[in-house]
Amino acid sequence: MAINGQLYVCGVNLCNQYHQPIQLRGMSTHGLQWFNNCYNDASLNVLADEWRADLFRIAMYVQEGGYETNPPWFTNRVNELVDEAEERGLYAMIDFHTLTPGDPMYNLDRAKTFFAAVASRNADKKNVIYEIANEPNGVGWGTIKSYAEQVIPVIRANDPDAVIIVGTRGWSSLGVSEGANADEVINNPVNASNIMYAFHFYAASHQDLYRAEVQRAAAALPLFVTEFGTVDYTGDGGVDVGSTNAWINLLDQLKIGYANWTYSDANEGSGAFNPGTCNSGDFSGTSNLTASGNLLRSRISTPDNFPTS
Ligand code: IDC
Repeated sequence: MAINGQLYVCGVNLCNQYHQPIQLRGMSTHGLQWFNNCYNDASLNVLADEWRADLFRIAMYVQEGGYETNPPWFTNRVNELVDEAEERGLYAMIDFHTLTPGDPMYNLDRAKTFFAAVASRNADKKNVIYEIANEPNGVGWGTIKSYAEQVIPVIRANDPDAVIIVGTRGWSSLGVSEGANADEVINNPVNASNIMYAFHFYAASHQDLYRAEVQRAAAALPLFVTEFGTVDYTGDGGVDVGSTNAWINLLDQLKIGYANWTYSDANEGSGAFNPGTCNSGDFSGTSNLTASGNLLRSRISTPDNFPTS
């Protein structure tokens, strides 16, 4: 972050303060309501220093025991984690983790309240990226676009220069998981500047068809893989090493940023640490990593070589 500074969207890329396209690589939290003990000085030091991550995505569920149950607590916790990320030179992605119900309009008022609070509080920081709806599903693109055009101005009024990421139809599949494709976005983009669109995949479930669509869409839309898994779409099962590497190679080639689900010790294939690691507090090294954690650590920790001219 020290090198890259304030980010902005340039064409279909994310650019740094030197006006050069960059790719950010990092990890997503699991739900803060369940895995809050995984995010502390020790775990974030390891993420920044050993994994050499650029990005920390803060997944704040809205339902399932999340934000709606205690807005002040979740707002405060997100802000604390933004500060912890900043101290370590990490970009912080504030994820309004809607999932069920899939219609983002269900949470429109909550989104406006939440984003007004976090955007005003973090306006002067350079490390914050806003993700306004994790995975819309069961609703058309028009509804998602309308939601975005109501939430984005609330953020902009408080934090005018931050990058904002908009979820896409079909669990942020650019529509593919609901039988559509990226043309609905390309032909009818959100009426706002400095924004990107989210694409999510789970490598064991989403393969060539999805990779082809990302490659095609990336020529027209600024994309950010704000969440992906090495396993199947349930977040569990075995790591698909071949598909994961094919995906990450493609993202590297296109300079598309990514965050992996999850930097946690969840007892599911997508968790990076073995169950019990967060209570033990021993995040360092590789002995407590799962197969997924090992793969991601080795992919993320390679040099960034961020351009300065
Ligand atoms: C999963 C979690 C699991 C939890 C479930 C429901 O791994 O522990 O019970 O959510 O909250 C997504 C979602 C993400 C899912 C993940 C795996 O963004 O919340 O996490 N997934 O199913 N989209 C596709 C997959």
